[in-house]
Amino acid sequence: MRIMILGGDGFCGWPTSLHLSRLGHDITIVDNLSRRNIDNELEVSSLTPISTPSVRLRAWEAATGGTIAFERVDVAQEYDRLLTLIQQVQPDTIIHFAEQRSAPYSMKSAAHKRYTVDNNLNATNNVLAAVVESRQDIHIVHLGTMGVYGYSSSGMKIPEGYLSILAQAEDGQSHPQEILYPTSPGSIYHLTKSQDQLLFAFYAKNDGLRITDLHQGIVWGTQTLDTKLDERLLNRFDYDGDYGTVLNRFLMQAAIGYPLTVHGTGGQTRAFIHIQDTVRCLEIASTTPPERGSRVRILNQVTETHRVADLAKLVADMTGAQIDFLENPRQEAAENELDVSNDQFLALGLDPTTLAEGLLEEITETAGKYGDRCDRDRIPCRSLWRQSNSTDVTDAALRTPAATG
Ligand code: NAD
Ligand code: USQ
Repeated sequence: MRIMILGGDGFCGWPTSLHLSRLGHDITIVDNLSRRNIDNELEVSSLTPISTPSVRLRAWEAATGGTIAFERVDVAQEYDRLLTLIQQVQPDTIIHFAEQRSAPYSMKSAAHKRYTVDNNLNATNNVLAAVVESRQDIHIVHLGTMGVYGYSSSGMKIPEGYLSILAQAEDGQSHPQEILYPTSPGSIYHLTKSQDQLLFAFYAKNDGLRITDLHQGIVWGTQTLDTKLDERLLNRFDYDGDYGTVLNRFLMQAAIGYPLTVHGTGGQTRAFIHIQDTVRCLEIASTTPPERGSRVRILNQVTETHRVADLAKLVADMTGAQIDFLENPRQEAAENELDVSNDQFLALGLDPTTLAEGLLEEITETAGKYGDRCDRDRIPCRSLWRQSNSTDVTDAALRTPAATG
């Protein structure tokens, strides 16, 4: 297939591009390098030394003979260039990773909130509008997030995108319906992914676009089979207080002897997936497009759920690291349960990498190996969810199952 990978220079997009190239697909990466520029803004670098895009692509060709095209385009701002590229490449599939993906970054200031909304919603709408204008039958695969569901302890397994309900009419009759699972985003970033869902529903209904939306959990790990082939193919590893995600941060902190930074009591339960499974899921999703005219296909891209405090204990037990329970900079319920359905990917052949298999390798081969590149001053999370003059919100309100609930 011809596949355009928007955001193909990023943490998930780069190894996905390599994986699909190795399988013989014709890959064009489209990226504006905004993630590398945000590192400059935050005065931090990936823990792993990542090469420039052209060095990466030359290394891939030298290692495998595969060629990958690269186009520097801002998907949110350069609509005409995006449309022209789609008309030239004529892709079968567009994989859309090209959004600002950090919740803490999206909450840093009014400017960061506005950038995240502007970038993410315009990027998604531009892709959809360009596919319609190109008049090509292109399958769009988007990376969404588990966070659209919220992390309320709803008492039920979170379904894959849609919720079966009985709507009660005035006459007392019950009418079965399937609706999009009500969203309850916990940050401006998660809010943009919730709004993406409405854009997809509209374009699928109005224009018959074929769309798969992957509700992905927190990705951990760094390397895939392909990025290990040559040091110039190394994937990025974010560890700082804005972009570092919880498990990778704990692994890096353990490797350099920094106490593990648990927010609050660590009672938050989240869904996880290893980066090798992410690329496999993208392969599965891309090669099994939904029928034209069908509703948006939503798959939960997760393999395990864990409580943050349990993850800290697991890492501490393996490494002897200390655990620090810090005041939570975020606005989130102190505790939640999370039970998630991931039946569709399992049925399509995903064979999950478990934490037990990969953790030790990650600590020694990546976090430990590059630990001396870490700037300790960049580890604390300094992005606060609330202004000091905000009205207090109760834990009960944060546990409300849905924005409308
Ligand atoms: P990343 O920031 O490493 O990669 C995103 C890439 O998109 C970057 O290379 C960036 O330069 C590019 N980009 C952003 N805006 C763009 C624009 N307007 N035009 C062109 N390129 C643009 O993030 P990631 O961790 O690889 O995440 C990729 C996607 O997966 C995101 O949409 C994210 O929301 C989603 N996701 C990530 C995780 C995770 O744990 N990393 C979990 C769930 C979902
Ligand atoms: N946390 C800690 N200590 C830390 C960092 C985080 O206790 O040092 C806690 C947070 O308070 C939160 C949980 O760990 O309760 C997860 O935080 P995170 O930064 O690992 O993940 P999150 O902000 O949810 O965002 C990440 C990605 C995002 C993706 C999302 C998937 O950055 O792109 O959409 O995971 S999910 O969480 O399933 O919504």
